Amino acid sequence: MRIWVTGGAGFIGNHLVRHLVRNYPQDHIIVVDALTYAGNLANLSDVAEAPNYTFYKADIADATAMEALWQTHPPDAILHLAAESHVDRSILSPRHFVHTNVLGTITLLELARGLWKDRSDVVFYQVSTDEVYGSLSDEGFFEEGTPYDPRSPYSASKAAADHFVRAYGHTYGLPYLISNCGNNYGPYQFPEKLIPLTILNLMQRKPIPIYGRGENVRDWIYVEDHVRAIDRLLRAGRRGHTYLIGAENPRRNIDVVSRLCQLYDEITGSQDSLSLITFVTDRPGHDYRYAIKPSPHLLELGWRPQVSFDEGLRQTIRWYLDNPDWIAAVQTGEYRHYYEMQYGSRLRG
Ligand code: NAD
Ligand code: TDX
Repeated sequence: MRIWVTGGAGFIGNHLVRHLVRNYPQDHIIVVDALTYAGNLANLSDVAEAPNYTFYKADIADATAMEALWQTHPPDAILHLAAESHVDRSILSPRHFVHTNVLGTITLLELARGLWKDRSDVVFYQVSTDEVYGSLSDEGFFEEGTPYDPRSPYSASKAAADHFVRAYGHTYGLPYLISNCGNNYGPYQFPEKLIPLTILNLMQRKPIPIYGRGENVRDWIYVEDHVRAIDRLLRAGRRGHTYLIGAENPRRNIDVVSRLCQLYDEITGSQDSLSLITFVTDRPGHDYRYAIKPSPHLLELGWRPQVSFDEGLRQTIRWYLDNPDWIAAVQTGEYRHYYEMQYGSRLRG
């Protein structure tokens, strides 16, 4: 099978690509990635020489480039991960999110509609998020059939893309799959997201910003567990179905950050990391709580999360401690500029 992985140089993408390249030598994995600030070829350096791996740098919203790639490497499956993925950036600059998440997705769907005509042995797999379901109160879960209620520019753009994928399935018969997953964490995550940002600030002994009172809840999953679920669904998931992926691990932000501080002190011998926690002005429109009931069919297919939260956090902390060069390469001028815009006045109070 020839598989395109869009966004393969990003956080989840690089884990997925490594998993596919190593476990399926008979498949050819073609990464399509624009290498934005979040995409990094260094993330894929250990598969760069693999015979079943090809990298192609392009914007998925560029129809000409996508068509040219289709001519040389026509796919049997598209695992679509390329996206602008950070909620805070979507609040600063929503238009970029429409470009990649909506127009980029439609560009790929249009090609698939024309070039996969009458093929039922192919699949367009849309990797999406639990944020499309909105915000829960203290009770309840997102489950299959929960209506979409996106509330940030990021989640609105992902919801729009999901709806287009389903519309192409319904209208043109495109074989598709969608999965909506909770908050991923693990090695290679860009340090704008809560867990890597906390770890870097611990390493650099900088204040750790927590929005509001830290009472918002996110449902966390180790990235490799998400990758195994995507692989399982690609091979055995029902076409035309929308799956929820989650490790049943909802936690308050303050508890996540406090645990990271404790584990960091245990691993490094540092002291008093908890004192770095700093409550700052809340994110506008901050969704209160996410919690996922994983799809029954995914569990019937034998998928279970394998990495406990403590173990995943330990592995993640160790990875950042062991990779100072990776950290230096991503903490560029662009990153410092973003950090100042996002946190400068909040942390100065
Ligand atoms: P990421 O920001 O780390 O990586 C995104 C990748 O997409 C980067 O490599 C970037 O270069 C590439 N990209 C961006 N715009 C592009 C364009 N126009 N053309 C081609 N490539 C482009 O994101 P991630 O955290 O790895 O998320 C991957 C996918 O999974 C996204 O679709 C996201 O919505 C979804 N998702 C993420 C999470 C999470 O917790 N990170 C949870 C659920 C779903
Ligand atoms: O500095 C911070 N302080 C803070 O309190 C940051 C960056 C975040 N937070 C809070 C906001 C959220 O409640 O931590 C929680 C997690 O924030 P993020 O890591 O930014 O993730 P979130 O907004 O929940 O979205 C993530 O999960 C779903 C990913 O970024 C999305 O791509 C994914 O779809």
